[in-house]
Amino acid sequence: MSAVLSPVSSAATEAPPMIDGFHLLINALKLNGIDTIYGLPGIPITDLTRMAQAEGMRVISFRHEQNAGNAAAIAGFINGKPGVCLTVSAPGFLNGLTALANATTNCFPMILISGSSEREIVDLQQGDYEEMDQLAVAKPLCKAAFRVLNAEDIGVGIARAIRAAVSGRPGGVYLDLPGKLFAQTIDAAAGAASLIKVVDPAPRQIPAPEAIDRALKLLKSAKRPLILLGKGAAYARADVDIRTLVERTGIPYLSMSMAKGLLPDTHEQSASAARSYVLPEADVVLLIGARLNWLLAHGKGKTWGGKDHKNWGGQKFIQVDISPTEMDSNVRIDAPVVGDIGSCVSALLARIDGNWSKPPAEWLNAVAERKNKNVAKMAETLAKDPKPMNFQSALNVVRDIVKANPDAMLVNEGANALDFTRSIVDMYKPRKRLDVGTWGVMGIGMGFAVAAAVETGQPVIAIEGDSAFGFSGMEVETICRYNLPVCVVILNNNGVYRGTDKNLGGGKDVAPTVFVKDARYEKMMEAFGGVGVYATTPAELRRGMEEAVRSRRPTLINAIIDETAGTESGRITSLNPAARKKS
Ligand SMILES: Cc1ncc(C[n+]2csc(CCOP(=O)(O)OP(=O)(O)O)c2C)c(N)n1
Ligand SMILES: [Mg+2]
Repeated sequence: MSAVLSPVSSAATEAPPMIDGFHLLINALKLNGIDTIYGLPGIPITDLTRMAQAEGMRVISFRHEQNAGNAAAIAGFINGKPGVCLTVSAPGFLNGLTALANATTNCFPMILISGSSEREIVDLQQGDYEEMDQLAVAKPLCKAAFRVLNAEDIGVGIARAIRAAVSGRPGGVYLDLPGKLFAQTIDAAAGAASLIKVVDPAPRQIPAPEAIDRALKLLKSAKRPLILLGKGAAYARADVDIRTLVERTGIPYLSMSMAKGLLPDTHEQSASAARSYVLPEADVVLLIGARLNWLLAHGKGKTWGGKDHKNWGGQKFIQVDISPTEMDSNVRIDAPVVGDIGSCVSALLARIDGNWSKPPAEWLNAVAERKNKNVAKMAETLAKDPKPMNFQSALNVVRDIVKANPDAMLVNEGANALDFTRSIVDMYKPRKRLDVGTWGVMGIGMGFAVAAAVETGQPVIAIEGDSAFGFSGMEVETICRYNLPVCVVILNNNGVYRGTDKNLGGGKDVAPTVFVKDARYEKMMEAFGGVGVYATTPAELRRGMEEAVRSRRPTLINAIIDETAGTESGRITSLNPAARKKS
């Protein structure tokens, strides 16, 4: 199919070539380097998916829009440019909306493009097919929302969507395209002229020199400094400067989950194994692209050495963030450094030379002592070989496989399956670990895995709780259909958190957290032509994973874990309302 429609032209009147909305949209995306669409076809966008494929775009078609949305979101994180998800009206749009909201919360740039029903019917609420005022619904849940009514505005619509998604703090953008738009035709030359190739979509934001002065003065005064790297630091792609900053200052650092691998987790300055010591003990904390939200106990309370959960521990904070309103959101930020992380880190680094004095040895030794003790304790636990497997003995295998394949992408969700993987499996390179992020949302697994494979071409290892997997499990068909090098490992403990809860009412239904015992998840992959492995020992798990990475064939390994092994909500048991806490 050509990008320009050739109208029936009589020899007498040579009508100018025309272009339709479908092709203007495809051309606008391609012009801006967007070459992949994650979506699910249906009215009014079925032809759009066909035409996009015909025009050379990669169209990855999913079984549920939420997974397509999650794929687009993580593609945005991986590439630093918006991932695009395409959905049908009302229900398809709503299915994609969770992913859009999650992307916004996590600062992943994505654009949810949805077809919608006819405006005049929707606005009079006359009961159209899949009627919904989608723009109004999307608006509070994303960074920006736009609607395009006329073909000549498609170029502007895409340009605005791209800029909103990637500039400043990145996030999700909604673009509403009513069905009529696609078939509208306009003069092809005017159409081409209406498209915009966005120049500098995520402009650098240079920090003020006095902010850098203030930050360095505070950092220099520290006796027990700590650096905290967040997902924003990973997103910034300032890998070399961040590593140099850490190494030149000699300050111990912690990586938030998706910042793991920004410096290798095995780095001698990594204080991850001494986290519960360094947080309350540090006197000055440099936050780089990490927010003081619940994941960091809001910067106060017992985690930080405060007397109770509302009490400040007394640390001073330097915060590097692109958003000025992030400052003071939870505790006082003594030295805000507002700008894009790359520019901020490079400005700090320009003033940190070889003469920078390292933190006092007393502090470094105290951190090292805790760290070595905990690392030794962990090694002991990992060396055990209990039957059935527990999380540690299974993840000891995953740890080795990731070490041997540092370029592989790691996707991770679950509760215990998440927490144990995060602490046991070391990451060696930036932006390799993709997980449940700020919300701790279940359901990102297969969408992230598909996009990780599509966008990087690297093998993908998805470590999934059995409950977590269920949210997106049908996409194993998608993985097989596109023959993606994805190895799903289900840490199967027969339920949400564990498989041993009892029905408190004594009836014959199982407890709400319990699943079918010994479910054979591996057969789901076999159903679509992939490889299924049932693994009851670390040796079987290892063999299965090695073969999966080597062969690059879609593989699902059902790793049988002791059903008593998990704890309620993994490591966030305390967030359960007290009345419902288990004794
Ligand atoms: C969308 C969504 N629904 C529900 C939850 C609540 N939740 C948190 S973890 C979890 C599943 C934990 O079980 P599993 O994945 O099997 O991990 P395990 O702890 O058993 O290893 C659920 C349902 C959530 N986080 N997100
Ligand atoms: Mg489970």
